[in-house]
Amino acid sequence: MLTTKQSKSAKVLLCGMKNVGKTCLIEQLIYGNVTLETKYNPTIEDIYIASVDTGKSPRESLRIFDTAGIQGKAEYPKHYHQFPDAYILVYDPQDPASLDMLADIKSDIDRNKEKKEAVIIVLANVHSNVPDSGIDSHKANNWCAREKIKHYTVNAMERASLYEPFVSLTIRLHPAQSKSTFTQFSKVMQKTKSD
Ligand SMILES: Nc1nc2c(ncn2[C@@H]2O[C@H](COP(=O)(O)OP(=O)(O)O)[C@@H](O)[C@H]2O)c(=O)[nH]1
Ligand SMILES: [Mg+2]
Repeated sequence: MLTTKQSKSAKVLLCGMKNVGKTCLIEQLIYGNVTLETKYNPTIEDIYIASVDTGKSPRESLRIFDTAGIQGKAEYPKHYHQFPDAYILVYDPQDPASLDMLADIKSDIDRNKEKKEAVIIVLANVHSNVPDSGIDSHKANNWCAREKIKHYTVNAMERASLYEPFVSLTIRLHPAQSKSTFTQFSKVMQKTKSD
């Protein structure tokens, strides 16, 4: 729920391969009503505003840009790198190609980001109902450690699993803030829907 007083929102770009669950996790974070039956049309571009209760007034807000996602060797258009204060890179631990793609996306970010201090985090979106046969989690953890990126394991079907990365990110982006106690998110705007 949005409160009346908002501080300046930080801009976050949600990146990763198509179908890793980017839209599910952001919709779950904000609405909390995503189930395995929920189907989304492929994203073109959507903008969400998450109002984050960090335990202090006013709330902080994140302006989160959901993207179409990358396929093959494609890259994000250069202008996407002009605005982000943070990048959230999402992969599916059952799909090694989606982790490999993050290395390419990270290089692309390093080459093109306009905000030198932009924060990057990685989310492994665990698809709960598939057998445990995906990526060796050491590979992802080692890569993140080398790149000095914080790695979180989440499940888009479990809203509570999403709070920690988003609250931590909000606090990193608004360093004056101290510890958070509880988080509420609201979607107040969505545009350029694909349907
Ligand atoms: N079982 C399971 N399926 C998921 C999860 N997250 C996403 N999916 C499924 O993966 C598909 C693609 O999700 P979507 O959010 O549209 O991917 P996007 O292209 O990265 O935005 C959908 O059919 C979702 O139902 C998850 O955490 N668990
Ligand atoms: Mg999507």
